[in-house]
Amino acid sequence: MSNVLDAIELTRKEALLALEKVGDVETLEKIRIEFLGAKGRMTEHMRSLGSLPKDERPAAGQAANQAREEISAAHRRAAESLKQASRRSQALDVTLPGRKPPRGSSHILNRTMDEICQVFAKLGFSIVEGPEIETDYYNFEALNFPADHPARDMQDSLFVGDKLLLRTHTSPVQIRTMEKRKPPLWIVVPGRTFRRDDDITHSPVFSQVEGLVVDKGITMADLKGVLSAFASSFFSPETTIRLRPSFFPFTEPSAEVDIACVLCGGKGCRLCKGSGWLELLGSGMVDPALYDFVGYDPNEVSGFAFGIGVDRAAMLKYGLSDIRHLYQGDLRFLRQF
Ligand code: 2NL
Repeated sequence: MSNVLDAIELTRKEALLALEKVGDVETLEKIRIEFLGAKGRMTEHMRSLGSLPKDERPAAGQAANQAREEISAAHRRAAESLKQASRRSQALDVTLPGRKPPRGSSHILNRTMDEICQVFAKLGFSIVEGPEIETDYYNFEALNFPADHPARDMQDSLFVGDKLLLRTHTSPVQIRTMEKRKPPLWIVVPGRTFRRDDDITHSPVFSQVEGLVVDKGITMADLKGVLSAFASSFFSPETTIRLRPSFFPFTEPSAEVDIACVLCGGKGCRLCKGSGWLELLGSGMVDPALYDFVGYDPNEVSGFAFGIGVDRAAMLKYGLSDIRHLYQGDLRFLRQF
């Protein structure tokens, strides 16, 4: 009797010791086969019970069952702790140098738009925004466009159904603001604008910053003073401007504003095609006809307005040679700014 019990006890002790020391899953599996497998030592003990005298069987059977359960439990624990150790070894090594996540940044066109607005904010203008979908009234009619102006044609603007269109400039926001507020008005309106145009120099979606001043006694000198201050602040303190006669339906008189060439400073070079000047924006004195639409009295107030193409301003400021770079989203280009 004691021989069998001793043998079971020896197996139990050896198994538990082996399971306590096991350090890898391969060894763990060998231990399982040796002690718990179909031909393992515990199975042998169970089998040998049959050849014992009848009165010794219960005690030996109980000892064998108990040993088997203990070994099984120890095996499960060893398997679990090996699993956890392997998980821990795959965890983050905090001593490694960190990996930098790629960071996004503001697009050069949006940055330019912000920079333009900031210059005017500094000069006392407030910033106003408005809808991108407009009616013919706010986009053309109230801006003094004649009924047969080509821009009003379906071929030249992007219509949404037969009544609404995507605004072709941000000017409708100025009309809406004049309807709502009384002079003095000093505002800039940044935003996206849309035209039925798509070629090397025209994108169907582009951005503008328009400005509008309506106040008592505003003259062309104010226009020139404000835009000159803008050019100095946006480009460099030495940047000078000149005004050239032009035409817009909503301003009279109208003027193109040029800046002294950013490359040669006015001597004449390839960039300015020898003229010494680069075209920057369009401007003019608000046509008094507009005041009728918004209920301002042209005998009381006068004003000036201007429109800046953000892509043009960005190209001049950052020396870009191809407008398409601004719309292609090529990171090799965009990361340079
Ligand atoms: C250009 C020309 C311009 C305006 C925009 C304007 C708006 C109102 C009244 C009068 Cl509500 N004028 N805007 C005036 C002159 C020129 O833009 O070529 N921009 C890129």
